[in-house]
Amino acid sequence: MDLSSHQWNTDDADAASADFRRSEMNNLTKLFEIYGDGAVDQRGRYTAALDAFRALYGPGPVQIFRAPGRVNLIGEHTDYNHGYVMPAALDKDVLLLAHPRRDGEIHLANMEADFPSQAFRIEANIEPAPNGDWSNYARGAAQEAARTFAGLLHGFDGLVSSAPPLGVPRGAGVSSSSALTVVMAVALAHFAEWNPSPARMAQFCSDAEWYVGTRGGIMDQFIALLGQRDHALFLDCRPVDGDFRTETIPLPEEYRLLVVNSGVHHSNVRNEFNARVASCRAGVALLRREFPAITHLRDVESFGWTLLEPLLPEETTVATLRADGHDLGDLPNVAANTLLRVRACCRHVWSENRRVLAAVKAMRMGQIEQLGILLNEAHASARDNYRISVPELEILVEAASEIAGCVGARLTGAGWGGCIVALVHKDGVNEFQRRVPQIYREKSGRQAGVFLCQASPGAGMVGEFTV
Ligand code: NG1
Repeated sequence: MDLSSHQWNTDDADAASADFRRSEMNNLTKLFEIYGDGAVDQRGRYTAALDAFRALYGPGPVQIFRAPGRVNLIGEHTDYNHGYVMPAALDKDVLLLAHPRRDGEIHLANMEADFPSQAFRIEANIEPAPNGDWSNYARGAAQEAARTFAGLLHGFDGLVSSAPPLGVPRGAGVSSSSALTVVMAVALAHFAEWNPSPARMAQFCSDAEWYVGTRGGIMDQFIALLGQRDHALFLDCRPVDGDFRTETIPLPEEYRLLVVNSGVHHSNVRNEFNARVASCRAGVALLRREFPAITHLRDVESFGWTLLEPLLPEETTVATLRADGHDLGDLPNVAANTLLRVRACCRHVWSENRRVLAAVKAMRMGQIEQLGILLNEAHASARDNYRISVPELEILVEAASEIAGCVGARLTGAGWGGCIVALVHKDGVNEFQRRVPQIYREKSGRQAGVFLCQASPGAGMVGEFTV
């Protein structure tokens, strides 16, 4: 087996034991379960990570955990409005190799030299590393665990492997940050013998990401935990008695999801993101004058837009709302004079929720052309109503739509750069992979990375190894 080469070559007498062989075979089977044919490509990555772990922390047992990135098929900026989303888990993931320590400290190294090693103690108030430090996602998970879990949490020595192309691309809107948070949470829970439900765990991980200041929703954490091979996940982001409604939806067999990374990443995304959250909260505050019982935009989804529109201003500011007695809650980096485009933002969320439900129906009924139309409409709304597109994403979406067999394309993730996702008939995939980066280069002077989304299973422990 591929991974076994890592250990068959040792002189360790145990390595030849039947038990050891069996566990290696199990590991191989597990890799195929996770990555399908991609398991072969994972060999070098897993082997290198195991070698590096041994070099760092010495010989002994080590567990490998993984959590995937995601691509969102449809349902953008709806999750924090208690709306609907339909993401799929990528076969690109974050690996965490770990073995428990006797104290409550986490020592974390990274296979990539750009991410320096960090150590911190698991406690209810963990000092953040400087802004932008990779370990803040790990710190967020550990802090949230300390606040939430009543039992004993174990520290561990850990090593993260997440370098693309097999790892999750960073800053590309495919949730590398959530993958890191989730893999940390999965490891912490494993060592503490803590078994929260997936809904509880997703909520926990979402709260943990607030440590870095983003007021996002729960989509990324949910799909990182509940992904299934060759399936998308429909998720209703409205909790009911602490639980969430989910449904796995088979991806169309004759079609492929292609993800194209623009390579563009805007630094001010968090502030812009929180300003959109503020616009949605402003919408709720103002609609409450007419519908006092509502708490989220989701609550007005059954009303016609013509009824809602006149109740919402085109624009307002946090300061104006405050003066009128409306409190938008805690939103880091949203200044009192930030312009909130309330009407257009609410129009996006209201219509996007409807598109997700229509997309689920189209997928169930095999109406792929209809699904494509919905993806295109979702993109137009994200661009015109929510204003989260950038010129590079427009070039990519336009280039994608020129390819025969591409039925729909849209930006995916938070926006302001990152990736687009396109639904392409399998016969058009080669042409898509050849032409789209070419057009992008001609029009933007930039390099685009294209990859297939092979929907993979959600996070968990891959296996136990001896190094
Ligand atoms: P990305 O693209 O990973 O930044 C963010 C939010 C999601 C969701 C999308 C927009 C976080 C961790 N993720 O995702 O919850 O709101 O934007 O649909 O905040």
